[in-house]
Amino acid sequence: MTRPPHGLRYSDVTPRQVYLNRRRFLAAGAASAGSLELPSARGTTRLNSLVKTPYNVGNETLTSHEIVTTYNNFYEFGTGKDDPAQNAPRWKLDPAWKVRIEGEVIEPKTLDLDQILKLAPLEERIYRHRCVEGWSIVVPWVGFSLSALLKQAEPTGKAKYVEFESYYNSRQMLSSRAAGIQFPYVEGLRLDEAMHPLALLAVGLYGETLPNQNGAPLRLVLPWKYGFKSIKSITRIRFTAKQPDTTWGIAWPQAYGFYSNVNPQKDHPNHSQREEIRLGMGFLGQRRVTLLFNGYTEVADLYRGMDLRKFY
Ligand SMILES: Nc1nc2c(c(=O)[nH]1)N[C@H]1C(S)=C(S)[C@@H](COP(=O)(O)O)O[C@H]1N2
Ligand SMILES: [Mo]
Repeated sequence: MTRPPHGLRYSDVTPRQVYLNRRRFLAAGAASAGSLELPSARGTTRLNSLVKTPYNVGNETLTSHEIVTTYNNFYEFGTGKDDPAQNAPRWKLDPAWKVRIEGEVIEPKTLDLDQILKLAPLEERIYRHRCVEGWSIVVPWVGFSLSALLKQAEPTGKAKYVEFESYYNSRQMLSSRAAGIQFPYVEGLRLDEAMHPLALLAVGLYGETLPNQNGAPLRLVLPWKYGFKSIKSITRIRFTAKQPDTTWGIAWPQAYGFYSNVNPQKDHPNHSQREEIRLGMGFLGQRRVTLLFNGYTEVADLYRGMDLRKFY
């Protein structure tokens, strides 16, 4: 069993029932690394043999499993913070989920989940995670660098950006009109941002596959950017020559720029970005000073010479 760093055991940070379920799976001598064969009562599956990585925030308390999985945004399942946890679990994931890689590539490719899970060892990475609305959390994600997937494609010389598209099915999800944003949800990165080792392709959290509301079966996690860049439930990846449109950028370009790096010097039109509330720390959460790039200064080289208030 992998353990979170700084001496915490999962039983310290995980609701008791989740922990007991996990113990039961282990006792049953269950799932092998990267396999998706052992569903729990919650529909998630334990992921074993996670490798240690240097991508861990040191001494910050993990946000509880409860908060991470019940307070978030996933507009396809409702615009309230508790809507995704209410509505997404009913969503039946296609067991034959595929990701299409296309666009400015020598040859388009389609990979299924098993193929993707075999691309690299699964790591547990503890990241700070920041929503543009002002809250932050600390999450033990499971996955590996997005670059491992992107390397499966051979981009043409024209490829400068990568576009991502979420699954969308109007029968199981909100209409664009009801949600107020365009579906399928789309996001984008510059190619060098997408290839940065910190950019995570996540398939799990807290040692189990992703709950639907957190973006099952696979999603991005970009800890130096605001949360909306971390697109969920990806089905399509397209290499492009031009900067892709993004769902929130289409909805309100003055508020949601293409880069959207966490930046305390660049306010949202409606509110300051200088401070954030860390969820789960006391009754009202804990007020914290927001750091440039959410503290992930290793990405600074990607933006050398750029005016980050202009390219927000
Ligand atoms: N497809 C899709 N991805 C999405 C969203 C969404 O509405 N649809 N919301 C984003 C926003 S605004 C945030 S803050 C995070 C929240 O979920 P998480 O806590 O699981 O990262 O998901 C992001 N990814
Ligand atoms: Mo967000």
